[in-house]
Amino acid sequence: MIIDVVTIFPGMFDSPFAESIILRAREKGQFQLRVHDLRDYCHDRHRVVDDYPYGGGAGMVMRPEPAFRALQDLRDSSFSGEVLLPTPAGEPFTQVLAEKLSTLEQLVIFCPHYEGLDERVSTLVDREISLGDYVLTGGELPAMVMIDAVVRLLPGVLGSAESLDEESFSPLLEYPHYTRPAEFAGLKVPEVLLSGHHARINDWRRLQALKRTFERRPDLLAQAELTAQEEDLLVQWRQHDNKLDEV
Ligand code: JCH
Repeated sequence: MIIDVVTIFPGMFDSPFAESIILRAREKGQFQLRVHDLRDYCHDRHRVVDDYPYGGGAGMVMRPEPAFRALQDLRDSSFSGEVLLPTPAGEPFTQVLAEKLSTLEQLVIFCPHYEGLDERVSTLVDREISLGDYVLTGGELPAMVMIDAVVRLLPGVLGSAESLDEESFSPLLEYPHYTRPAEFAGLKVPEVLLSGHHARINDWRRLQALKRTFERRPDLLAQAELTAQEEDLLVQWRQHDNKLDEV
């Protein structure tokens, strides 16, 4: 996969992709990151990227001309993929969207700044995407989050140790994890995990995941495919004043 980023802060993209799994993926050629400085597409001496908003109001707007040149340049005859625009007004970024994007040959991410981008640039954009309902200062951090989420899904990027097998089938929150020592600061690892009894361990993990999801993200349960036994646990949990420990 080729990922092109257009930004006025190209230096922001240096360190996040120079470590760990993502660095390894770059070195193995599983993806190529190309960062373009939007100011290189300015034709004026002072390389100005912003201007006052028509209609007035606070803040500045990104000028359309450099953005158009950059995106027309990247959308050349060999372009095969999507142009993404991070914005708080976009469709939500989800794991399902990350999976869809990970099947494409190329992604172009345009990072707006200031109050946003001249609306006419959206004619060269395939998707406007929001990373969540909070306001950031620009599109760079959303771009980095999307790149990280997509690249780890590319074939061969995760080793067998970090594999994707377990995560895809369950929309529930993760069960709690423990490693050595078995007792630390007076806190014990749950007995069942030391038992070597894999069926019981799987049941315990599933129950913990259900509990956490009930307590923290009840909205996710609507999409979850639960077994009859799990549905039953859910009903009992509701009858016990939302406390699963008593079930
Ligand atoms: C961005 C801004 C609109 C402030 C400028 C470019 C994306 N999920 C998510 N949160 N924030 C962003 C994002 C992405 C690109 C830009 N800003 C600042 C934009 C505003 O309207 C309320 C306010 C924010």
